[in-house]
Amino acid sequence: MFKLPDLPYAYDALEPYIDTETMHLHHDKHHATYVKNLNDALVGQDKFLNMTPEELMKSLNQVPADVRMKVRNNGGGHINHTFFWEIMGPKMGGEPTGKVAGAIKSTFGDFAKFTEAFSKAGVGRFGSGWAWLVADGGKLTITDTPNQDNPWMEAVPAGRQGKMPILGIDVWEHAYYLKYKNMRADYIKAWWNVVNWKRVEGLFSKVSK
Ligand code: MN3
Repeated sequence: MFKLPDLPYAYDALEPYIDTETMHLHHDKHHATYVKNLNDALVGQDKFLNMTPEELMKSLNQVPADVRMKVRNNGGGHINHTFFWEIMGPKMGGEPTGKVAGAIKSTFGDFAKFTEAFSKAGVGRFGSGWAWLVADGGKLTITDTPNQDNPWMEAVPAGRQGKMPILGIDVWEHAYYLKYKNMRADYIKAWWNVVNWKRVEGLFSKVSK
C-alpha cells in the first residue's frame, strides 16, 4: 500500500510565500486523495502495491488497462507531491551552490536566466500541470507536463539511466488559488523563496556522477 507521508515541516513553515490553509488543503486533502485513489485502483494487485512510487511510474505499461489511467493520474499525484514537499522548506530560497550551481550556469548562462526560463515554463503550462528541472546524467533541461504526468514516467532508452527531476513546481490552481487567485506568475515568483537548494544539490549529485 502507498502511504501519505507527513509534511517534512510545519503547515505554516512556508509563510508568507505559501499560506497555511493552502498547505493543509494541498497535503491533507489533495495529496491524501491521490494516495487513497491509487490504493483503491490497485486493490489485490500486490505486485504494484509493493513497488516504490518511482518503480510504479516506470511500470505503467504493465498496469491492467482498465485502471492504468487512474494509476497514472493518482500515482503521478502521489510521487509528484511527495517530491514537491521535499524540495521546499522554511528559510530557504536564494541561489544554489555546489555542482548544481555550476551546471545551471553552464546550461542557462546564469541563475537569473535559469529562473526566468523555468518560471516561463510554469506560467506557460496550459491548464493543470508541472514544470520541472530534469537531470539527464549531468545534463540539465527544463520541461513541463500536463496533469500529474512527470519525468519518471518517460521511457528509458536501453543502456541509459533515466531522467531524474531535481526540481519541480506544481502549477495546478489548487497550489496557489487561495492566496494568489488567478495570478500564477505571482505564486511562482514567491515560490523561489522556499526552494530547498540543498535538497536539489543532493538529488543532482546522485545522478551526475
Ligand atoms: Mn497539487
